[in-house]
Amino acid sequence: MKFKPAIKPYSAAAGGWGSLEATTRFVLDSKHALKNLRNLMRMNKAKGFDCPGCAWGDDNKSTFSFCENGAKAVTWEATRRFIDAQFFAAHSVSKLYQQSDYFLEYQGRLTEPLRYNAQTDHYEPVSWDDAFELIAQHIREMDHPDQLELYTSGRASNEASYLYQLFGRMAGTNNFPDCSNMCHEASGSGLKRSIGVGKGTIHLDDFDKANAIFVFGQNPGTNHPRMLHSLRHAAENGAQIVTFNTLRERGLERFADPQKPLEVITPMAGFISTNYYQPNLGGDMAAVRGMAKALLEMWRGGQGDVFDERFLAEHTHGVEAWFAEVDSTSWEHITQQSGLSEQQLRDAAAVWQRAERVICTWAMGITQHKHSLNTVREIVNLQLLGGHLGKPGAGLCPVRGHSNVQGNRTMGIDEKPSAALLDSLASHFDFEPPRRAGHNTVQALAAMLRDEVKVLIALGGNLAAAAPDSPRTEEALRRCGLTVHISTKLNRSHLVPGKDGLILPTLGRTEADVQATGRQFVTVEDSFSMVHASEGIGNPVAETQRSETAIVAGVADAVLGKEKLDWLSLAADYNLIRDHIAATLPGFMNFNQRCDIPGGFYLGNAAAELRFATPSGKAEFSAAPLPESLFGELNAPFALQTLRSHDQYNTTIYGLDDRYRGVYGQREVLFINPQDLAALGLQDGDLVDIETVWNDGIERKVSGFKIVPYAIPRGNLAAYYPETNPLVPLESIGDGTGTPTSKSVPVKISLAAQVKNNRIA
Ligand SMILES: Nc1nc2c(c(=O)[nH]1)N[C@H]1C(S)=C(S)[C@@H](COP(=O)(O)OP(=O)(O)OC[C@H]3O[C@@H](n4cnc5c(=O)[nH]c(N)nc54)[C@H](O)[C@@H]3O)O[C@H]1N2
Ligand SMILES: Nc1nc2c(c(=O)[nH]1)N[C@H]1C(S)=C(S)[C@@H](COP(=O)(O)OP(=O)(O)OC[C@H]3O[C@@H](n4cnc5c(=O)[nH]c(N)nc54)[C@H](O)[C@@H]3O)O[C@H]1N2
Ligand SMILES: [Mo]
Repeated sequence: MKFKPAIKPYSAAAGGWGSLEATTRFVLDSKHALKNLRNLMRMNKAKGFDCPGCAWGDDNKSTFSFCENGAKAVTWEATRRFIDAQFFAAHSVSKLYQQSDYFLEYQGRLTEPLRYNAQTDHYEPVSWDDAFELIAQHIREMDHPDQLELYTSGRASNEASYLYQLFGRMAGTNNFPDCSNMCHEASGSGLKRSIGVGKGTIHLDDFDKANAIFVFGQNPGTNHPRMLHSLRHAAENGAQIVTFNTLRERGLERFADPQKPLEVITPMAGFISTNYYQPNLGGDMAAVRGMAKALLEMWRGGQGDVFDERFLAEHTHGVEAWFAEVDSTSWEHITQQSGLSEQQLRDAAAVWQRAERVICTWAMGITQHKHSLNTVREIVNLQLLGGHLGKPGAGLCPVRGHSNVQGNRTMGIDEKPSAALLDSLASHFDFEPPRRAGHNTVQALAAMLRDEVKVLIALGGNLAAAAPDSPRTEEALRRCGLTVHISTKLNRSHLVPGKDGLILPTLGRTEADVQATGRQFVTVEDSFSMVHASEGIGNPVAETQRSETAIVAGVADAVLGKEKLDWLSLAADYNLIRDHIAATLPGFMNFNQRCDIPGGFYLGNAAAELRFATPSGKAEFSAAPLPESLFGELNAPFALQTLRSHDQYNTTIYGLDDRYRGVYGQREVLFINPQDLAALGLQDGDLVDIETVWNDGIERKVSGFKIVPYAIPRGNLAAYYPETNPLVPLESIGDGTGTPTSKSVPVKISLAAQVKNNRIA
């Protein structure tokens, strides 16, 4: 790690030598270089494990199907460093709490079950049986099943997730808050309302067939590096790539394929985006509305083929109402809210119109706003206009985050389960599942703050650091009767235990999982609804670690006993779990046999076959008005987005650099437009305080962030998550999604108190 803080603009292409160099350094620096190299060779291959990095699909074409950040994820997990009872005897929880997130995870893998001792403020070893019994005891003491919250982070396998949701429902609750509530909820809910399925409609190879690809609010160079290969390839095939991103992101400008030696050593890097637009934060719905307005004018002016009128008539409902809404939206409102000119939007519309096959992709820049649901639906509106659904090279592609977050939902991790799912579980397992909706993540935290939660179990993740309003979230966790974290590494959430607390150490994706009947594999689902097997190869660092599936089964067995289900025999043979999945979930018939298919099998998507499970039986246009303004009555001078650097995986910090944005050795930086900087009388490198403008009297502030001038629209700011999570109010959530508005936080900034004093001196 470099520790010398510096800001040096990055001039090379994304990927390329920088990426190769970083990968090599990361692998060689790891405590187990050979094993890690072997791991990388097996990643995303027909026989190997699924990359825990992101949910992009695998083409199984190249020899090395991994990227720099996938390599980081693997080496981070497969470290031989570990912590045990001795470590926790030496460090109290309050002492560890003082440490950075980087320090916590850097200590290595958790190896034995631990119980928090409030008297000594230390974690102490506990046996697996005692840990399970403690959970059962706390659950038995609850007055109501909804006093249990079951959080999931999107790495959990299908097998573990399926058992987990079944356990929760047999215990009587639908309280399944999950990371998806903070992530792609708007995509799932928006797509479901518009086209009847909450998933993307395309296959990976559709990228090869598209004439235009619109990339909204996404930074693939860092977060989905393998997507750059698809974009690059599409660009070589002549596809137009139109980017809407508030920031200039290197990976969306130029990319050298690190797997093509010539590109790495020569300046042959390919250009990615043909058009690059920088809308205001939260301006994408207005931008798409503007494109639609331009297209509607072209159509009325009789300028050639604009819409797919046959598709509109046969497969859609409500286009007239939407046209009326488009007509009543003024260009002034559109340009002011999007921050883009009428001409820019007309140009983008022209690219869309000329293309026979269009794909729209998006991620957090679209889903973490107040009006995200309507923004997703506006993107769908646009695609429906051109009939860009259900044909090769065209469709909708929400690019998922965690490697199995889509699979978790398919398995039933859902606080608002469909009647079909519950009916199916009820009849197969012969029990009556709860029918009332459970809590999402923000609702679960609110319930904790009201002292209504007795037990929180977290299947992975780092809720304390990932959720908004950090001090209140931490307070919420402390108020639980018992917190249980099933984790690979030490993190912030472990340091804010409930009155009682457990840490249960688990195996990772890369490790061999051996149960009573022998070696097991698990399955995962990627962003393209492909389900495939994943089998770890590394030896676990400790025999005391257990697989997630075995831990969930152990908890269920202790709480519910064997009366309904022999949980432990399911954990002994995951094939048996897959048989239950096959019997209860659509698309999984012959599940076990199909796990052998190289590259996996496709779950199918009704909307992609033009069958729509909506009230009208057709794809539904959404005629929502643009929001009047982003922050309503709040008089905030700036909108702040909280985003990822290149050296992190969510709350896991691998290093302190953000190479493509030119930031080295530091994370507490604030990107700002140079004109705003001048208008505020601030200078490059000044330290500032950032404070949320909100209406509940709670002070939300972070201090000492270094100002970095950047290509970002005026009035917009950007800083890294999770350092800025204290600024996001728990109550600031998306309409109809409940997702924290992490990409539009109303803030003001001021020179940090410390610097002010220095200046006066
Ligand atoms: N290496 C690595 N890979 C990851 C992750 C990681 O942390 N590290 N996280 C995983 C997860 S869980 C997820 S959800 C994904 C996240 O993947 P991304 O969505 O790419 O993640 P962010 O870093 O939040 O980046 C948001 C991007 O949207 C832009 N943006 C923000 N607001 C707006 C807006 O209003 N309009 C437009 N047009 N653009 C906007 C930002 O400038 C930035 O480029 O990545 C997954 N993959
Ligand atoms: N301000 C702000 N907040 C955000 C976001 C944002 O953009 N801005 N993004 C949101 C998004 S998109 C997401 S998805 C959430 C992420 O929220 P989470 O999924 O809760 O957080 P992660 O940081 O991915 O979780 C990291 C922890 O998972 C554990 N872990 C790693 N691998 C495994 C494994 O294989 N098994 C188990 N059991 N545990 C494992 C490790 O102990 C590690 O410390 O954060 C959200 N929060
Ligand atoms: Mo995510």
